[in-house]
Amino acid sequence: MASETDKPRSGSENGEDSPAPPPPKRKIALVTGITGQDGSYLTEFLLGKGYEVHGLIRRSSNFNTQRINHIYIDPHNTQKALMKLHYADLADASALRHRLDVILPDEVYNLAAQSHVAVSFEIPDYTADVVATGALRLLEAVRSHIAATGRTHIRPFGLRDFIRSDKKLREKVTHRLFGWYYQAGSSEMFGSTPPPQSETTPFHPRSPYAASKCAAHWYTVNYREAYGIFACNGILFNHESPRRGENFVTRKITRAVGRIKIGLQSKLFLGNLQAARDWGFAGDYVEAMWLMLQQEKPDDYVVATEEAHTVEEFLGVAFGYVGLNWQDHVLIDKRYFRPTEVDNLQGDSSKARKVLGWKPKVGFEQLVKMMVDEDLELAKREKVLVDAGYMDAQQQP
Ligand code: NDP
Ligand code: GDR
Repeated sequence: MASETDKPRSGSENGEDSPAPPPPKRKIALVTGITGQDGSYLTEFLLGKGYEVHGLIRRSSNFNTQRINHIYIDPHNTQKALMKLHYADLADASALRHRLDVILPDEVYNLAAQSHVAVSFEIPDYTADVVATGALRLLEAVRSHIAATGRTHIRPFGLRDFIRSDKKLREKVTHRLFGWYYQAGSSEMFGSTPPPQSETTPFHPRSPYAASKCAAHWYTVNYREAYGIFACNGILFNHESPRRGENFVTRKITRAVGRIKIGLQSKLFLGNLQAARDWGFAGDYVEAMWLMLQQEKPDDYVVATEEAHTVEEFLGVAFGYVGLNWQDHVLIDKRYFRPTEVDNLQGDSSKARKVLGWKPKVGFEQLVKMMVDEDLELAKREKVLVDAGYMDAQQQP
């Protein structure tokens, strides 16, 4: 699905001598992690705002674009295809720089990550490479792209003058430079620091993933202060949806509820049920990402519902919704406990509410029910395949 050849967005593409009338100017967004949960919601949101969205995907032996297939339009349909996919990996600095030079985005959203906390204990080196150094590679690509192309919005005031200028002037012009960059930060950075957690709460990361996100956070702050890049950290608390990866606890539970209700499974193995999380709806949270980049000044924001629930409470609502008792089905398996746990996350998002005018629309129970509804439908479709002999019921997610 990614383009095989790239053309710069300027210049004649129709091969005719007479210049075609310029197309209406759309803002261009570049999204890493577009195939993930948030990437898919953000792309829908930006397309709704009239953006052209370019997503970076990594090569895999199978297509992994299930979450965005419904908005994909063949690129040969140039009028309608406003989402474009390109191969690139956060491990590949030259590919990132190349994509910036060709796509010339107005806004960059860095959502790509090895995003599973428990898995980061298994593959810490890789996690750091993608989550921490990957963010640094992208920031550096943005910085060097600006330096090479002079793509600042202040002319003739260039980057070199900007770097030389005094601090006061720098602060004044920062928000007008190109380089709108969003970094997907995480409440995991707070780790063991007790709630409520806000922008001023100290970080105490409890996993290689969280430590890597802290590094990415500070790289982003540093590139903002050193080079005037309009770079924002969104410190987002857990957000879920029917598109959530199936090995995160919420989706693991709602998938099991659907399958147990339909008779495809009877047990669900989980780890620590007492951990509390501030769970919101991913569709609401991508709006906050966009809002951060529309402000006069770059800054960092906590995004949260401000309500915490334990895994056990999630189980109660999810199983109860379909008339089941979770205690009849859940078994504890030690393998799902983490070497160091994050016990209690509950955000204070008053800054985002005040400055961005953002607030969540979907509440906890509505979120759980939305996920169970979708996973019941999915289980029904699976059952058809199982009954027809095309699928093994034991083939659990
Ligand atoms: P997902 O795990 O659903 O998506 C991660 C995305 O990153 C996928 O598109 C994945 O591609 C891509 N990716 C992974 N490794 C690389 C790589 N080496 N190069 C390029 N792309 C890569 O995460 P979410 O959508 O849930 O989260 C989005 C971001 O927000 C992540 O950075 C996450 O850490 C952060 N975050 C998430 C929160 C949440 O509750 N969801 C809360 C706070 C922060 P592929 O499809 O090929 O695997
Ligand atoms: P989290 O999400 O670690 O908060 O990271 P996850 O759903 O994996 O865990 C939440 C809590 O549930 C407990 N838990 C289990 N977790 C999983 N995955 N599987 C289980 O079987 C299980 N049993 C209990 C965990 O111990 C934990 O306390 C998510 C990711 O999206 C990160 O990328 C993001 O940065 C943070 O949210 C905010």
